[in-house]
Amino acid sequence: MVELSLVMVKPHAFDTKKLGIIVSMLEQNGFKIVGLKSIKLTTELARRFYFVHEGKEFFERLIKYMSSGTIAAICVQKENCVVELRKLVGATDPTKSEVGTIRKAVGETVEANGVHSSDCIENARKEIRFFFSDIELYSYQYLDY
Ligand code: IDP
Ligand code: MG
Repeated sequence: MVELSLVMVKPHAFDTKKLGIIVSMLEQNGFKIVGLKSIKLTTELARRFYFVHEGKEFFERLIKYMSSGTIAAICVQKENCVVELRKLVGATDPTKSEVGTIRKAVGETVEANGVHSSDCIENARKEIRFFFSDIELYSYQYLDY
């Protein structure tokens, strides 16, 4: 099934000019870019985005980090997109990510691991809606399917 998912380029990856590499890896692996924007999250927005992790010991640090600089939100489309994207992104800890994954290529630490990706279809929908309105999403549906 053709699905959409969300990639968020984390602050250090954006600051160290890894946006191009990340977009390129997505495109070369068959993901179509259907939405892209860069913004700086406030702590309030970061809390809303990561609310499922509220209460965990790393939560406050994560919120501080995610609101510390510019991020990019990228909506991608592909067959079986959510699972395929998680594979391309790799393990949470970049030192445990396989060669060929985005986190292996641009991740530095567990926190500054390059990108976020949605973990299921329902969360992908919510996360895409968190960043994008209808007119900001271009569907390739009529070109390719
Ligand atoms: P995921 O990004 O691979 O889905 P999650 O468990 O959903 O991993 O955690 C969300 C984010 O929180 C991770 O990408 C990572 O940046 C951060 N994080 C997760 N676990 C830890 C930890 O043990 N220490 C510091 N940061 C963590
Ligand atoms: Mg997650």
